[in-house]
Amino acid sequence: MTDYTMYLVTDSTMVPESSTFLNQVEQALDNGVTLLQLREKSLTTRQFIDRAAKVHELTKKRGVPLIINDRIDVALAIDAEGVHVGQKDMPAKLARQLIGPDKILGVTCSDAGETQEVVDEGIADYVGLGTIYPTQTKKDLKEPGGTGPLGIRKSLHVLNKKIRCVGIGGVNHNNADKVLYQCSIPGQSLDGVAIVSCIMANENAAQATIDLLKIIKAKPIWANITNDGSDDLSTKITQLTSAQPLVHHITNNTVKNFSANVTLAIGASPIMSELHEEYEEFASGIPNLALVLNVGTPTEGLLKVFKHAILTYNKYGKPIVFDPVACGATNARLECSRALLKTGQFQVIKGNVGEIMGIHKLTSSYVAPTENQSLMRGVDSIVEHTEEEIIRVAKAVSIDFQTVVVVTGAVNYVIDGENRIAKVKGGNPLMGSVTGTGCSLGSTIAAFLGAKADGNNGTDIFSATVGAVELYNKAGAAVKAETSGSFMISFLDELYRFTH
Ligand code: 3NM
Repeated sequence: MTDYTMYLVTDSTMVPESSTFLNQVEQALDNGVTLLQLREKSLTTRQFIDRAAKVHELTKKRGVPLIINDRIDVALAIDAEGVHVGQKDMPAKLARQLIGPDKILGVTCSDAGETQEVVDEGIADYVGLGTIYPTQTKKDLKEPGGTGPLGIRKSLHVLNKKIRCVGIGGVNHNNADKVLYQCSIPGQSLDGVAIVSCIMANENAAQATIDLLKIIKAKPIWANITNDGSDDLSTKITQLTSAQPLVHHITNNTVKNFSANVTLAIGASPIMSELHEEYEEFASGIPNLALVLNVGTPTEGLLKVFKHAILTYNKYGKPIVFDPVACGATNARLECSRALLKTGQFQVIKGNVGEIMGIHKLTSSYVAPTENQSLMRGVDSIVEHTEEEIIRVAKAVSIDFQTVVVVTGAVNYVIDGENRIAKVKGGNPLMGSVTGTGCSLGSTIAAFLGAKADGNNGTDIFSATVGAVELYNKAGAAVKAETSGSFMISFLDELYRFTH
């Protein structure tokens, strides 16, 4: 059975001066590449055959199959193990007729429609799904900015088990683990990654291959989640107050002051920083740390800051709580959330029903309603969403983005994929009259996550999140005030009392 784990696609134009093309290939083959594709775009036929024969000698010795890109004649001439065709190359059906039933046939698919066609034809052995992230290696791509893992997941939905798949485009040492983790839906994930520049252009192709294989085999640092589930709220509060976590907020202007006060009231420390240069220092140096990323007052500049923060916090396995404020209100806001979800992994997504419904539109399994259904929804939407619908949507978001989802409202739902649901009642109707009460729940969740972020020894994100939502709603319910101004003060007091 073909092993697609680490699929090297060659490019002779990027070999460093200190090496040669064949040396790069040999180093990669000797250090763990499981499949090799010879991709030459400017050689003459004679040169291509000559190179393919030489590379085939190297691959045969190591038992690694050799796939020839596009040129069926070259593949047949040297009796390579397979052929790979793109969407503009020879149609897969013709390629199969020419190479016969036994050789490996791969097809590039840039979206779910193209993947569906390959599935319907039923003659390819594997698909190369891309482009995931921007790449300098291939020009003329259908989606040069990359589809992100979300686009790949859409293709995974239409794939069947008979066809294997690899992800390609901008995959490297910084993201290969994330690609494999995020390009996955229940029952279907990538069989491997296809890479070009991170090995072919590397001064030390051997080490680059060894390192990449290690990263591919490892789970991402933030995927180390356990299911402790057993500790009660008072234990979690003790953990919180003894850890005194730092909650880094990149949040909206309206709620900064209140969020900082809520964070202080529960015994954690707030820091409000939009200076991305210091994020590396935070994430690498502070053990009990979490980030609240709230897009309430987005700007183009802030989007860049968000992306820096996501990449840095992901790198060190520090938890991120994402609050997609009003993402259902405009397309621009939804696109903002899409861009952030494409950048990295969030441990918790928190929103009201409208916001989680908005994020649901970004999931790979989302099917837009037909016009008729929309008309009916128009009538429905003045009615509250049913609990069943809220849970269904939140589950879909949780599964697709592999994150804990919190849906706030009169009843709060905390959902962890198919596994766990907690319903938390309480709170106070006056919360709706004080700005920041929703956003500061994000701060509280981040504080609970940050309290356990030290050493990454398996934070139970669901359990910590439930603790935060419980504390927040208990404090809200305990407030005696009848008007919004005094509610705000009393709420801080109650949060303080429950945690001190
Ligand atoms: N095909 P790198 S992207 C050969 O999306 C190829 O179909 C792509 O190179 C596709 O690993 C790509 O250097 C190049 O980003 C990938």
